[in-house]
Amino acid sequence: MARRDFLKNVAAGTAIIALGGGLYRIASDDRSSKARAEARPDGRVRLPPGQRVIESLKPMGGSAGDPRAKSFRLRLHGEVVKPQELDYDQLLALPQVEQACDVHCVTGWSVLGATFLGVRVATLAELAGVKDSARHVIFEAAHGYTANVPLAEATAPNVLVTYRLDGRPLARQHGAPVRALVPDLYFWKSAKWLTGIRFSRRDQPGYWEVRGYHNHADPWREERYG
Ligand SMILES: Nc1nc2c(c(=O)[nH]1)N[C@H]1C(S)=C(S)[C@@H](COP(=O)(O)O)O[C@H]1N2
Ligand SMILES: [Mo]
Repeated sequence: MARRDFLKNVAAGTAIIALGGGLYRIASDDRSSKARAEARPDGRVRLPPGQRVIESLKPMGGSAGDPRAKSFRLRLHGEVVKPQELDYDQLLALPQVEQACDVHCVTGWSVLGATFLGVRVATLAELAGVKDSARHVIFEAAHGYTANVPLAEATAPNVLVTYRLDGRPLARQHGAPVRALVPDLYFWKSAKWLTGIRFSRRDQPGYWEVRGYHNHADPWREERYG
């Protein structure tokens, strides 16, 4: 491989391996380059800066909750007129949304066009009768994990409470039975093993936000650390 090609490949994020005195290209990262050249309907570049496309969600760990649908309860509370708790059947009886979207993990991987099925947080906010005083949404999950999102962003049409990914029930490691999905913020905002949504007057930085991660987490602004 010529030095000029080598540098071009390095710039494109291609992995190069030196073997027996020669340089070999092992994987040209076409999907990432393509997504860097693509624009979303909202005008943003498809792949946020510093991200690389991978095939499917990487299990990123966390303290798993009970994965059984029959023990699932979702608490809607805080600044709402009708605080309530939904079981799995009640959640599925609400209007369902299927959407393909991209997700971006702060560790640098992105998955493009994953298909999620679920209920909009906006639908749940309406059901519970969110008061004008509410400004923030706190997603609550098993073992005290929380993630905070401004109400206006949490009620965007692509923000869901989801239980199916690519045509299958969520795997336990990805948050079964139900997780939050906030595609346009780094993936740590998408709380797995979801147990509640609290509508709040005040912001309340969540699990990672109090551990040095950015309070807002916009991937296009690389809001990685606070
Ligand atoms: N309840 C809970 N939700 C969580 C986490 C966690 O530790 N606990 N980790 C977050 C982080 S840091 C990321 S990157 C994503 C990872 O989701 P995945 O394992 O399905 O890829 O889940 C987020 N949701
Ligand atoms: Mo993460």
